[in-house]
Amino acid sequence: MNDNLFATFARRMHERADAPFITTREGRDYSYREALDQAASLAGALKELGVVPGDRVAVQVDKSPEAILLYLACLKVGGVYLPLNTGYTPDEIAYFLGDAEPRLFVCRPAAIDAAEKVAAASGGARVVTLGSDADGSLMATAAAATPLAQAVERSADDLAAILYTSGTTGRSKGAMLSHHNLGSNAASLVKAWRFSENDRLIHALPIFHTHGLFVACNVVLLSGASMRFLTKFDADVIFDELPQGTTMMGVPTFYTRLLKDSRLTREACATMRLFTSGSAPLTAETHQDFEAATGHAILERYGMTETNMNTSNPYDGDRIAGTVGTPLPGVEVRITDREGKNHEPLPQGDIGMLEVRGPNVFKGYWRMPEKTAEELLDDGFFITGDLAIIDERGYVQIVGRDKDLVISGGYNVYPKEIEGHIDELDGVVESAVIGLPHPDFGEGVTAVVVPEPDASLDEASIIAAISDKLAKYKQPKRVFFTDNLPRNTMGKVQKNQLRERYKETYQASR
Ligand code: MCA
Ligand code: AMP
Repeated sequence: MNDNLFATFARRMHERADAPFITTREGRDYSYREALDQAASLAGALKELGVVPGDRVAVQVDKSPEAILLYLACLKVGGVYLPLNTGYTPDEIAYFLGDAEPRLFVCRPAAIDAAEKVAAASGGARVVTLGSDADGSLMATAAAATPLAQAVERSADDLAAILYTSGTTGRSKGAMLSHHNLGSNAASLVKAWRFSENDRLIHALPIFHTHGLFVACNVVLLSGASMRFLTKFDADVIFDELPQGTTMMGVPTFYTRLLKDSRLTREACATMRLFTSGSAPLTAETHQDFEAATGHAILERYGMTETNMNTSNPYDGDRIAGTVGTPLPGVEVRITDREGKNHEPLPQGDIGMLEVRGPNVFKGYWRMPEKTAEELLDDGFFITGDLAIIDERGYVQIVGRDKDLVISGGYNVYPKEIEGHIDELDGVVESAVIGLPHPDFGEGVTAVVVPEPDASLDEASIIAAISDKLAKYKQPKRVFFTDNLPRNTMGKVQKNQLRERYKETYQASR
């Protein structure tokens, strides 16, 4: 049997051939039949462009239905899909191309010159383009290509995708996800969240991360539902779309923004049956306010790039604010002593390191065997880096992070990477990057900088100096200066003290 995830999707897509798969506000819609046809043409194009099974296909394109069909085509031809945040700068892209050595790099038409330069200097990928109006050289190649009829044979453990996740050391790591990792998790979620062909998902997430790509699209494909595909989150558009939807998946910022609007009422959500949240902590306050305004208890779930989704609040039963629910079927969780070496489970009710095991857990980090061994244990448990507690009903509560990580509007920012760029600037002795409570993004990236005595640095000059190196969402929203950073006796910067010192920073404004 072919374990290619595309083959699984295709069975359902054929059954739903006449039904809508993707609809857009611009009217560029695809039925499942049209999606199958276009994915076959794109798979034919990938083959003609030299992609063979196991080849990475790196993709940095704007959100469009064709980008989803490219993902499907890549699976079909046996390639390894490697989506990249549209905000990444050429500097950042150079690292990913150099590390992953993709056969092909698909970029936006306007970015072709920079992309060709970067690709030539890092790994030598062939560059083609895909625009948000179904334009670009890849679409032209697909139009002339012989469609690929059958999905290439893949086994369950073969790679389907690599998603980069930044590391605490500052170097991004490519999480290798197999066909079975993705397929088994999507099947669990369809069941857990009762997805069916009657669903219409309001899709406003970006499609280069686990949430918008796998959680949202794979669940729709497996259930034969349809999605209203929005280019980005915009509250006005969401209010316009809600009456046609049945479900929406979001990061907490979606919900805090909707809550600020008087249009958020029970009537506005009359056709909706489910709102889910993840990627960052949803506060109990947001959960309760949303329920008061709409009658819907947001279903919060918890996942990671390396593991897909691990736990979920129940569809039926109590969705407890401030918790991420219980493990999905087949997923095991344990809380261990984070200081201990032997990963002994702690007594129920203790706070400790959350570790997870199951068919959802990835195959390791691309070309980083040591990192993989550090985080993926011999017994199959993966160390999440999240600190958690499990209550007597088995609900998991994430209470903090052992890893130095900021989550801003659902995007992860690793301080080490930002600090590295700031520390390189003239006049900077050292820096510490922290996350502070932010009313819109949950946490705001903040830099605390120690300048050299005679340096003439200010907030704007620091941000300007790193702006072409780092994606916008990673850039500090505020920069503060101090004479020295607080350290403990081991010399480690006491970020808790800095968070305390600057915690009021974002209270007044966004
Ligand atoms: C945009 N900006 C941001 C962010 N997004 N800054 C910090 N953090 C962000 N998340 C910048 C913009 O460039 C802009 O800069 C300014 O902030 C305000 O932009 P605005 O128009 O308000 O932002 P937006 O375009 O509306 O975007 C906010 C957003 C978006 C809708 C929250 O960031 C988003 O869609 N986030 C979802 C992320 C996501 O899908 N994460 C899933 C990861 P300026 O004005 O100066 O130009 S997968 C995952 O985490 C795991 C596996 C899981 O469990 O799901
Ligand atoms: P990523 O590296 O983008 O996959 O982000 C994964 C991290 O996001 C997790 O390790 C958690 O720290 C965080 N996360 C995801 N979902 C939740 C949630 N529902 N509550 C709290 N943190 C979350």
